[in-house]
Amino acid sequence: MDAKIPQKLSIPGRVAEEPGNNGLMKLILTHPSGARVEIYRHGAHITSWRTAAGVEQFFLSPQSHFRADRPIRGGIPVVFPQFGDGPLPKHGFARVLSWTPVASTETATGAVTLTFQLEDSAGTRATGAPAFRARLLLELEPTTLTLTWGVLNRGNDRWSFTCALHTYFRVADIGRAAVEGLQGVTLVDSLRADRREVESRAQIRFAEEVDRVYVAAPNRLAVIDEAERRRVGIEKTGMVDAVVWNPWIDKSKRLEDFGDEDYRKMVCVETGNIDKPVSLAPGADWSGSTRFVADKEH
Ligand code: TA6
Repeated sequence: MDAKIPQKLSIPGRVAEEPGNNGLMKLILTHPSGARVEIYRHGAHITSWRTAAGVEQFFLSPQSHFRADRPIRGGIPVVFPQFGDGPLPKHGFARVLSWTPVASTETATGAVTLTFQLEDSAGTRATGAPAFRARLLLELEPTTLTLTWGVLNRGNDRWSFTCALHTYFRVADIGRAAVEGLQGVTLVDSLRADRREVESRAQIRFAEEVDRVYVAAPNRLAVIDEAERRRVGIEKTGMVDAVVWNPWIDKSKRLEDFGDEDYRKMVCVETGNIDKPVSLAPGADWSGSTRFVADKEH
Protein backbone atom coordinates (compact mmCIF):
# COMPACT_ATOMS: atom_id res chain seq x y z
CA MET A 1 0.00 0.00 0.00
CA ASP A 2 1.25 3.52 -0.82
CA ALA A 3 2.32 5.66 2.11
CA LYS A 4 -0.15 8.29 3.29
CA ILE A 5 0.29 11.76 1.79
CA PRO A 6 2.77 13.92 3.71
CA GLN A 7 1.08 16.03 6.35
CA LYS A 8 2.00 19.19 4.44
CA LEU A 9 -0.19 18.11 1.53
CA SER A 10 -3.32 17.35 3.50
CA ILE A 11 -5.70 20.27 4.00
CA PRO A 12 -8.41 19.56 6.56
CA GLY A 13 -11.76 19.24 4.80
CA ARG A 14 -10.16 19.92 1.41
CA VAL A 15 -7.43 17.35 0.62
CA ALA A 16 -7.19 13.94 2.23
CA GLU A 17 -6.01 10.45 1.36
CA GLU A 18 -7.56 7.11 2.20
CA PRO A 19 -7.41 3.53 0.98
CA GLY A 20 -9.55 3.13 -2.12
CA ASN A 21 -10.58 0.03 -4.05
CA ASN A 22 -8.40 -2.99 -3.50
CA GLY A 23 -6.24 -1.00 -1.06
CA LEU A 24 -4.93 1.41 -3.72
CA MET A 25 -4.57 4.86 -2.18
CA LYS A 26 -6.85 7.60 -3.40
CA LEU A 27 -6.86 11.30 -2.69
CA ILE A 28 -10.08 13.19 -2.24
CA LEU A 29 -10.45 16.87 -3.04
CA THR A 30 -13.47 18.59 -1.53
CA HIS A 31 -14.45 22.14 -2.48
CA PRO A 32 -16.31 24.34 0.05
CA SER A 33 -19.32 24.14 -2.32
CA GLY A 34 -19.43 20.36 -1.87
CA ALA A 35 -17.88 19.58 -5.26
CA ARG A 36 -15.61 16.53 -4.96
CA VAL A 37 -12.97 14.65 -6.96
CA GLU A 38 -11.37 11.29 -6.27
CA ILE A 39 -7.98 10.53 -7.81
CA TYR A 40 -5.79 7.47 -7.36
CA ARG A 41 -2.01 7.60 -7.19
CA HIS A 42 -2.23 4.68 -9.63
CA GLY A 43 -2.08 6.40 -13.01
CA ALA A 44 -2.97 9.77 -11.40
CA HIS A 45 -6.36 8.40 -12.36
CA ILE A 46 -9.46 10.46 -11.59
CA THR A 47 -12.32 8.06 -10.90
CA SER A 48 -15.05 10.46 -9.79
CA TRP A 49 -16.02 14.12 -10.19
CA ARG A 50 -19.16 15.36 -8.48
CA THR A 51 -20.31 18.95 -8.82
CA ALA A 52 -21.56 21.05 -5.93
CA ALA A 53 -25.04 19.65 -6.72
CA GLY A 54 -23.66 16.16 -6.03
CA VAL A 55 -24.07 14.96 -9.64
CA GLU A 56 -21.49 12.39 -10.81
CA GLN A 57 -20.08 13.44 -14.19
CA PHE A 58 -17.82 10.50 -15.04
CA PHE A 59 -18.45 6.81 -15.76
CA LEU A 60 -16.51 4.20 -13.77
CA SER A 61 -16.89 0.53 -14.65
CA PRO A 62 -18.14 -1.52 -11.70
CA GLN A 63 -15.92 -4.29 -13.10
CA SER A 64 -12.77 -2.16 -13.27
CA HIS A 65 -9.58 -3.68 -11.96
CA PHE A 66 -7.81 -1.79 -9.22
CA ARG A 67 -4.46 -3.55 -9.66
CA ALA A 68 -0.99 -2.09 -10.03
CA ASP A 69 -0.55 -3.83 -13.39
CA ARG A 70 -3.88 -2.85 -15.00
CA PRO A 71 -5.43 0.51 -15.95
CA ILE A 72 -8.61 1.55 -14.20
CA ARG A 73 -11.62 1.40 -16.57
CA GLY A 74 -13.46 4.70 -16.54
CA GLY A 75 -12.87 8.18 -15.13
CA ILE A 76 -9.86 9.78 -16.81
CA PRO A 77 -7.04 7.42 -17.90
CA VAL A 78 -3.86 9.45 -18.46
CA VAL A 79 -2.57 8.23 -21.83
CA PHE A 80 1.17 8.94 -22.20
CA PRO A 81 3.71 8.75 -23.88
CA GLN A 82 1.88 6.77 -26.58
CA PHE A 83 -1.76 6.94 -27.70
CA GLY A 84 -3.07 3.65 -29.08
CA ASP A 85 -0.89 0.80 -30.30
CA GLY A 86 2.85 1.05 -30.92
CA PRO A 87 6.21 0.00 -29.47
CA LEU A 88 4.90 0.53 -25.92
CA PRO A 89 1.91 -1.26 -24.36
CA LYS A 90 -1.30 0.28 -25.70
CA HIS A 91 -1.88 3.82 -24.44
CA GLY A 92 1.58 3.96 -22.84
CA PHE A 93 2.92 3.37 -19.33
CA ALA A 94 1.64 6.45 -17.40
CA ARG A 95 -1.76 4.95 -16.59
CA VAL A 96 -0.23 1.92 -14.87
CA LEU A 97 2.45 3.71 -12.86
CA SER A 98 2.10 5.29 -9.44
CA TRP A 99 2.24 9.09 -9.53
CA THR A 100 3.29 11.17 -6.53
CA PRO A 101 1.20 13.98 -5.06
CA VAL A 102 3.61 16.90 -4.72
CA ALA A 103 1.51 19.99 -3.96
CA SER A 104 -1.93 21.00 -2.77
CA THR A 105 -3.48 24.43 -2.30
CA GLU A 106 -6.71 26.25 -1.63
CA THR A 107 -6.54 29.35 -3.84
CA ALA A 108 -7.76 32.84 -2.98
CA THR A 109 -10.83 32.19 -5.14
CA GLY A 110 -11.52 29.00 -3.19
CA ALA A 111 -10.40 26.53 -5.86
CA VAL A 112 -8.86 23.39 -4.40
CA THR A 113 -5.80 22.19 -6.30
CA LEU A 114 -3.59 19.12 -6.25
CA THR A 115 -0.49 18.38 -8.34
CA PHE A 116 0.69 14.88 -9.21
CA GLN A 117 4.12 14.10 -10.62
CA LEU A 118 5.64 11.22 -12.59
CA GLU A 119 9.34 11.02 -13.37
CA ASP A 120 11.36 8.61 -15.43
CA SER A 121 12.50 5.36 -13.85
CA ALA A 122 14.64 2.42 -14.90
CA GLY A 123 11.42 0.84 -16.16
CA THR A 124 10.40 3.80 -18.30
CA ARG A 125 13.95 4.31 -19.60
CA ALA A 126 14.02 0.63 -20.57
CA THR A 127 11.19 1.43 -23.01
CA GLY A 128 13.41 3.97 -24.76
CA ALA A 129 11.73 6.97 -23.16
CA PRO A 130 14.23 9.58 -21.93
CA ALA A 131 14.53 11.27 -18.57
CA PHE A 132 11.34 13.31 -18.14
CA ARG A 133 9.09 14.93 -15.58
CA ALA A 134 5.33 14.91 -16.06
CA ARG A 135 2.98 16.91 -13.85
CA LEU A 136 -0.79 16.93 -13.69
CA LEU A 137 -2.49 19.84 -11.88
CA LEU A 138 -6.13 19.46 -10.87
CA GLU A 139 -8.22 22.53 -10.03
CA LEU A 140 -11.65 21.94 -8.55
CA GLU A 141 -14.35 24.62 -8.41
CA PRO A 142 -18.14 24.35 -7.83
CA THR A 143 -19.02 23.33 -11.39
CA THR A 144 -15.66 23.03 -13.13
CA LEU A 145 -12.68 20.68 -13.05
CA THR A 146 -9.53 21.77 -14.86
CA LEU A 147 -6.59 19.51 -15.63
CA THR A 148 -3.31 21.12 -16.68
CA TRP A 149 -0.65 18.73 -17.87
CA GLY A 150 3.04 19.50 -18.33
CA VAL A 151 5.88 17.35 -19.69
CA LEU A 152 9.57 18.30 -19.47
CA ASN A 153 12.13 16.51 -21.65
CA ARG A 154 15.11 15.95 -19.35
CA GLY A 155 16.90 13.80 -21.93
CA ASN A 156 19.75 14.72 -24.24
CA ASP A 157 17.83 14.12 -27.46
CA ARG A 158 14.62 15.36 -29.06
CA TRP A 159 11.62 13.34 -27.84
CA SER A 160 8.29 12.88 -29.58
CA PHE A 161 5.25 11.48 -27.78
CA THR A 162 1.49 11.31 -28.13
CA CYS A 163 -0.87 11.77 -25.21
CA ALA A 164 -4.51 12.13 -24.20
CA LEU A 165 -6.90 12.53 -21.30
CA HIS A 166 -9.16 9.57 -22.11
CA THR A 167 -12.26 10.85 -20.32
CA TYR A 168 -15.28 8.57 -19.79
CA PHE A 169 -18.38 10.76 -19.45
CA ARG A 170 -21.39 9.29 -17.70
CA VAL A 171 -24.68 9.45 -19.65
CA ALA A 172 -28.04 8.14 -18.48
CA ASP A 173 -28.88 6.71 -21.93
CA ILE A 174 -26.49 6.58 -24.91
CA GLY A 175 -29.56 6.66 -27.15
CA ARG A 176 -30.26 10.20 -25.92
CA ALA A 177 -26.67 11.44 -25.79
CA ALA A 178 -24.72 13.58 -28.23
CA VAL A 179 -21.31 15.16 -28.78
CA GLU A 180 -21.29 18.71 -30.16
CA GLY A 181 -18.63 20.90 -31.74
CA LEU A 182 -17.02 18.64 -34.32
CA GLN A 183 -18.94 19.53 -37.47
CA GLY A 184 -16.59 20.21 -40.39
CA VAL A 185 -13.60 18.57 -38.63
CA THR A 186 -11.47 15.93 -40.38
CA LEU A 187 -11.84 12.58 -38.65
CA VAL A 188 -9.72 9.43 -38.79
CA ASP A 189 -11.97 6.40 -38.49
CA SER A 190 -10.16 3.66 -36.57
CA LEU A 191 -12.89 1.21 -37.53
CA ARG A 192 -12.44 1.79 -41.27
CA ALA A 193 -8.67 1.44 -41.74
CA ASP A 194 -8.05 4.98 -40.54
CA ARG A 195 -10.02 6.43 -43.43
CA ARG A 196 -10.20 10.23 -43.29
CA GLU A 197 -13.38 12.16 -43.92
CA VAL A 198 -15.08 15.35 -42.76
CA GLU A 199 -17.65 15.20 -39.95
CA SER A 200 -20.93 16.43 -41.40
CA ARG A 201 -23.01 16.42 -38.23
CA ALA A 202 -23.51 19.22 -35.73
CA GLN A 203 -24.44 16.55 -33.19
CA ILE A 204 -22.75 13.13 -33.15
CA ARG A 205 -25.20 10.48 -31.91
CA PHE A 206 -24.66 6.80 -31.24
CA ALA A 207 -26.18 3.64 -32.75
CA GLU A 208 -23.01 1.58 -33.36
CA GLU A 209 -19.38 1.36 -32.26
CA VAL A 210 -17.60 4.68 -32.79
CA ASP A 211 -13.83 5.11 -32.58
CA ARG A 212 -12.61 8.30 -34.28
CA VAL A 213 -9.79 10.77 -33.90
CA TYR A 214 -10.85 14.33 -34.77
CA VAL A 215 -7.81 16.19 -36.07
CA ALA A 216 -7.18 19.77 -34.91
CA ALA A 217 -10.61 19.86 -33.27
CA PRO A 218 -12.15 23.13 -32.01
CA ASN A 219 -11.19 24.01 -28.45
CA ARG A 220 -14.82 23.98 -27.27
CA LEU A 221 -16.84 20.77 -27.38
CA ALA A 222 -19.76 19.46 -25.37
CA VAL A 223 -21.28 16.20 -24.18
CA ILE A 224 -25.08 16.28 -23.97
CA ASP A 225 -27.02 13.89 -21.74
CA GLU A 226 -30.59 14.66 -22.77
CA ALA A 227 -32.13 12.07 -20.45
CA GLU A 228 -30.82 13.95 -17.40
CA ARG A 229 -30.84 17.33 -19.09
CA ARG A 230 -27.09 17.65 -18.43
CA ARG A 231 -24.41 19.27 -20.54
CA VAL A 232 -20.65 19.09 -19.90
CA GLY A 233 -18.58 21.65 -21.76
CA ILE A 234 -15.02 20.73 -22.72
CA GLU A 235 -12.55 23.60 -23.15
CA LYS A 236 -9.08 22.55 -24.28
CA THR A 237 -5.81 24.40 -24.88
CA GLY A 238 -2.60 22.89 -26.23
CA MET A 239 -4.42 19.58 -26.73
CA VAL A 240 -5.04 19.72 -30.45
CA ASP A 241 -7.09 16.64 -31.22
CA ALA A 242 -10.18 14.96 -29.83
CA VAL A 243 -11.35 11.35 -29.84
CA VAL A 244 -14.93 10.06 -29.69
CA TRP A 245 -15.34 6.44 -28.61
CA ASN A 246 -18.19 4.17 -27.69
CA PRO A 247 -17.51 0.42 -27.78
CA TRP A 248 -21.16 -0.49 -28.43
CA ILE A 249 -22.40 -4.08 -28.07
CA ASP A 250 -19.78 -6.46 -29.47
CA LYS A 251 -16.69 -4.69 -28.15
CA SER A 252 -18.33 -4.25 -24.73
CA LYS A 253 -18.60 -8.04 -24.55
CA ARG A 254 -14.88 -8.33 -25.34
CA LEU A 255 -13.82 -5.97 -22.57
CA GLU A 256 -13.53 -8.09 -19.44
CA ASP A 257 -13.46 -5.06 -17.11
CA PHE A 258 -16.57 -3.51 -18.65
CA GLY A 259 -20.19 -4.68 -18.39
CA ASP A 260 -21.96 -5.93 -21.51
CA GLU A 261 -24.53 -3.13 -21.12
CA ASP A 262 -22.12 -0.42 -19.94
CA TYR A 263 -21.85 1.10 -23.43
CA ARG A 264 -25.31 2.51 -22.75
CA LYS A 265 -24.01 4.60 -19.84
CA MET A 266 -20.88 6.25 -21.19
CA VAL A 267 -19.17 8.04 -24.01
CA CYS A 268 -15.47 8.83 -24.21
CA VAL A 269 -14.58 12.29 -25.50
CA GLU A 270 -10.82 12.57 -25.24
CA THR A 271 -8.48 15.51 -25.67
CA GLY A 272 -4.85 15.16 -26.62
CA ASN A 273 -2.09 15.26 -29.19
CA ILE A 274 -2.51 12.19 -31.34
CA ASP A 275 -2.38 12.88 -35.10
CA LYS A 276 0.83 14.89 -34.76
CA PRO A 277 3.07 13.98 -31.79
CA VAL A 278 4.41 16.58 -29.40
CA SER A 279 8.13 17.00 -30.20
CA LEU A 280 10.39 18.36 -27.46
CA ALA A 281 14.01 19.40 -27.81
CA PRO A 282 16.22 18.53 -24.84
CA GLY A 283 15.22 20.71 -21.92
CA ALA A 284 11.98 21.84 -23.59
CA ASP A 285 8.53 21.40 -22.09
CA TRP A 286 4.96 21.09 -23.30
CA SER A 287 1.77 22.06 -21.51
CA GLY A 288 -1.86 21.47 -22.31
CA SER A 289 -5.09 21.79 -20.38
CA THR A 290 -8.68 20.63 -20.47
CA ARG A 291 -11.47 22.23 -18.46
CA PHE A 292 -14.75 20.43 -17.84
CA VAL A 293 -17.76 22.67 -17.20
CA ALA A 294 -20.82 20.91 -15.86
CA ASP A 295 -24.10 22.60 -16.61
CA LYS A 296 -27.79 21.90 -16.81
CA GLU A 297 -28.78 21.55 -20.45
CA HIS A 298 -30.22 24.80 -21.68
O1 TA6 B 1 -9.55 6.01 -27.41
C1 TA6 B 1 -10.21 4.99 -28.06
C2 TA6 B 1 -9.43 3.69 -27.91
O2 TA6 B 1 -8.18 3.77 -28.53
C3 TA6 B 1 -10.30 2.58 -28.46
O3 TA6 B 1 -9.70 1.98 -29.59
C4 TA6 B 1 -10.44 1.60 -27.30
O4 TA6 B 1 -9.51 0.55 -27.41
C5 TA6 B 1 -10.21 2.50 -26.10
O5 TA6 B 1 -9.19 3.40 -26.52
C6 TA6 B 1 -9.88 1.80 -24.81
O6 TA6 B 1 -8.60 1.27 -24.84
P1 TA6 B 1 -8.12 0.42 -23.54
O7 TA6 B 1 -6.69 0.04 -23.82
O8 TA6 B 1 -8.24 1.34 -22.36
O9 TA6 B 1 -9.07 -0.74 -23.44
